[in-house]
Amino acid sequence: VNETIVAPATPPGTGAISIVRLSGPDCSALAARLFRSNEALRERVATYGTIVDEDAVAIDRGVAILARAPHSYTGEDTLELQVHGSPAIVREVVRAAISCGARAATAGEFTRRAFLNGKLDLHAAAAVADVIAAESRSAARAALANLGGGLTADVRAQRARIAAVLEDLAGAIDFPDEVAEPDRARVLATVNAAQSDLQRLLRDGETGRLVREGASVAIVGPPNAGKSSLLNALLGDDRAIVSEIAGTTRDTIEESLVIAGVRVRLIDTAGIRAHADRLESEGIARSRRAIDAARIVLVVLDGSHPLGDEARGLLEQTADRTRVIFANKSDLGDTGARTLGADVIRGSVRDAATIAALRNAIAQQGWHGETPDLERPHIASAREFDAVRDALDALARAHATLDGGDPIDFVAGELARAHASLGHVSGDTATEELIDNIFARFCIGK
Ligand SMILES: Nc1nc2c(ncn2[C@@H]2O[C@H](COP(=O)(O)OP(=O)(O)OP(=O)(O)O)[C@@H](O)[C@H]2O)c(=O)[nH]1
Ligand SMILES: [Mg+2]
Repeated sequence: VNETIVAPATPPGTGAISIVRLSGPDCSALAARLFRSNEALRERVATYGTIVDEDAVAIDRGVAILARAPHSYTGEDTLELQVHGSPAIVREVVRAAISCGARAATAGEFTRRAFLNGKLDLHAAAAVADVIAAESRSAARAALANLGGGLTADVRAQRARIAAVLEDLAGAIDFPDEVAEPDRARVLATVNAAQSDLQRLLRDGETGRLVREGASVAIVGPPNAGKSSLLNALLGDDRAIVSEIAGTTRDTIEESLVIAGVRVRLIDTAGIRAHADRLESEGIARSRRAIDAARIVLVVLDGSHPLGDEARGLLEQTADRTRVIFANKSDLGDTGARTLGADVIRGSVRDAATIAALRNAIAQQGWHGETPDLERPHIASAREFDAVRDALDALARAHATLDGGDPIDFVAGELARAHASLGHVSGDTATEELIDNIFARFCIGK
């Protein structure tokens, strides 16, 4: 188990510096073989010298940093070799380390060891991958909030609160003659508090998902309404083909931009109409899928003409969705726009103020306008979302049982389920497979 592992910690390719990292009990011995310097290596102090191979032949000049367990990222002895940023040198250093007895690390193995040595909890370990994958400042901030690991303590506190009630209930169920039934009002208060805490956890998680993954906006409407023109105007670029021929866009086109701090994926779609040829019908099928998958639907209509059946159909079909309705072509008239409600944005894709209003409406509808920011630890993975939803479901049933005046024993089963589900979030009931899945997301050397 306790092999010493080695891997490049920097991406392949040339650069100013590359780092090769080792972790495990043989780091000091390997440092003695692979590094020569006039000065002795001191713990966590950068020392300049020569990196040599297994035959003591120089590979490069660079810096070595030795850290001793448990004061390192992995909690083991680690050795970091900083060399010139050449793929050939990195390859040679890794090869030399392996020939001196180290083993090539698998993806995420350094962080996995950090987790196994108690340096990080499971939630924080997963956040390491999210920090690396962050594509925006706010995504990085959200991931950083999880690195601290406060979530686990928070969830454990909630589990403990539920466990205390379960214990009282168990006593009353097992020894009905000796132990009094716990006060229903007190049990209900605990359930209420847990419900509101978990709902907050879910809301924060949704915000985290938004900053990490961005929001998708499907631009839909009848043919020729100006959907592709709108995509181009929002991007400030002639990305999509625009023409006066209805049915110009046949396939969905995806581009992204940032609106109020959130990465937005704009999806331009084929105009939807009833009588279309085969190719166009396939495009329309894709448009419908895009509508289903998008977070926000942007319905574009030609406001200069009376609304057709397609336009009315789309308005009906998207009525229960998060949407923005845009009546375009105001420079040509308002015959159609006049028949629409007050919440509709009227204007033209050729007018900068209209485009600004549409950007604003997307932010308002999608995330209430403010740049989302998350400084609290929050749930991030699908697994954590599932577990919290399941716990909430169990608590809702417990609540209903208490309200309905049913025997209090029924509550115990639901509370036990909530307790078990939360164990998946705190990592207390983590399985080997789950741990494997989390670390499978990592790159080699992390
Ligand atoms: N006058 C005027 N013309 C516009 C406006 N917006 C778009 N157009 C024109 O309307 C025509 C259709 O625009 P597109 O952007 O191709 O429309 P679309 O909705 O993508 O159409 P399909 O891809 O065929 O479904 C083009 O000739 C545009 O130049 C507008 O605000 N005013
Ligand atoms: Mg188009």
